[in-house]
Amino acid sequence: MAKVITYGTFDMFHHGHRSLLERAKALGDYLIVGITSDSYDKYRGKLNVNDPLPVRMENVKATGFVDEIIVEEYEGQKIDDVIRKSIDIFAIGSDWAGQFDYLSDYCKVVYLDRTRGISSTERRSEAHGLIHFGVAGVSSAAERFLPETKFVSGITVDVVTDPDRQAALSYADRHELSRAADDYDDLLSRVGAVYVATAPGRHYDYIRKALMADKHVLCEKPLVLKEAQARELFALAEARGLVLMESLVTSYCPGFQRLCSLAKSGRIGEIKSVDATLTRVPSGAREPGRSSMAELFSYPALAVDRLLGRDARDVRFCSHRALEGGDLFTRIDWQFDKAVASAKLGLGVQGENDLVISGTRGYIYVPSPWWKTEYYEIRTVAGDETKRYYYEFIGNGIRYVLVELLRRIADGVRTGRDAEDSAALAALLERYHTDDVTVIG
Ligand code: C2G
Repeated sequence: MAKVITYGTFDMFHHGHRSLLERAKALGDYLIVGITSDSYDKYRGKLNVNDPLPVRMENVKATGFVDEIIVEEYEGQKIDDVIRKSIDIFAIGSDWAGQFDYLSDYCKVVYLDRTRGISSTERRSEAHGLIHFGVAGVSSAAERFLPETKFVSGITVDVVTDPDRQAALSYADRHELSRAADDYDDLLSRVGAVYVATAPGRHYDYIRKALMADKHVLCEKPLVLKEAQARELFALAEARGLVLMESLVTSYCPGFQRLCSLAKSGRIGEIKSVDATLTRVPSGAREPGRSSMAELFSYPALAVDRLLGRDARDVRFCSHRALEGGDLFTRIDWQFDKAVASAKLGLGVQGENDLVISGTRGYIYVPSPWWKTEYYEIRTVAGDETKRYYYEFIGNGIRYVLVELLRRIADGVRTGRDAEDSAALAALLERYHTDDVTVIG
């Protein structure tokens, strides 16, 4: 008798899960399914599992393909189960290809093709329905986006589009999507929400078109390059009852939120200075036109905004411009009535990427990568204490934004304070592009 085992969360059970179980059973005579416990799912970074364990177990059992159900509770349990239960075959969906090869020392490992494109008729209820996402624009951001969606319940990515059709086809293939759309209109007709990851200069047109087609939108940063455009798009989203969000992960990660609350609680006295550095040297040849302002400015702008507000008396930019208008390095200085702030951005220049919040009674030190806030220290003047804080930052953070987006869709909440953040950021970028910028180099 051949014994097969497979594992999963099986949240919001759909025909992709069913088909996986059916094919796993067909590999042998006896099928065991390990269903993740709620706490193990949290541990492995699934933030918003919808159905409690008993419901997920019931759904798996109801397929009739399963001979035994167990609960998966810890990392490393798969090896123990395979040995303990004398398993012949371990089967799992192809989205995990290669990741369980270590089990081949104990049994045969089979990756079964995952089901592409989950039909919307599978939706269990409107409030908890699957949101079908389309990806507009094949870019490095789009590459980072897809793996994160796997950790968020209630989302399926079905389709992609890019002016370069070959790039779209290969993205669809690489990420096992059901198709590459013929064009953007075709994509919009197939989805309920769009992730816009085109060049920033094209965001406005893509977002507007999606909203006009009644689709929710998540857009890579920077949302747009002009304040008026940001305000117009948020007003349009609001009027049409749609969610529009900028994918600024720092804003939604728990560590950063706690950091801001602590800094503003008076523990370090009055905040007098916020100084942030965010630099990197991209691997490979420098691509012309890449700009540290476009790619990195959102993060320090958000920190300054949250800690000191938006009514700066003056903001000045000093840029070292490189190939084709892209800036290699930019220093930004803010002047407020009672405080100052500075940011150093580099794309092709490396510095110490930390954030320091200085107050009249002490300071907070956030080491790199402060924009994925995980760890920080508070050091008070009295010198009597250094207190350390740690919060987990999971994956690349996009899942925090996605969970918030789903919450807003489900709760009927449309725009949050982030609409103002995006508009303020666009206003600063607009200044950078139209005002006098000191140029060096
Ligand atoms: N699956 C599929 N087609 C889909 C979606 C999921 O074939 N469209 C498969 C997955 O590949 C997996 C199973 O259905 O084999 C269960 O999927 P999930 O509930 O998402 O579980 P997962 O997070 O993949 O956990 O320890 C747990 C395992 O590592 C798998």
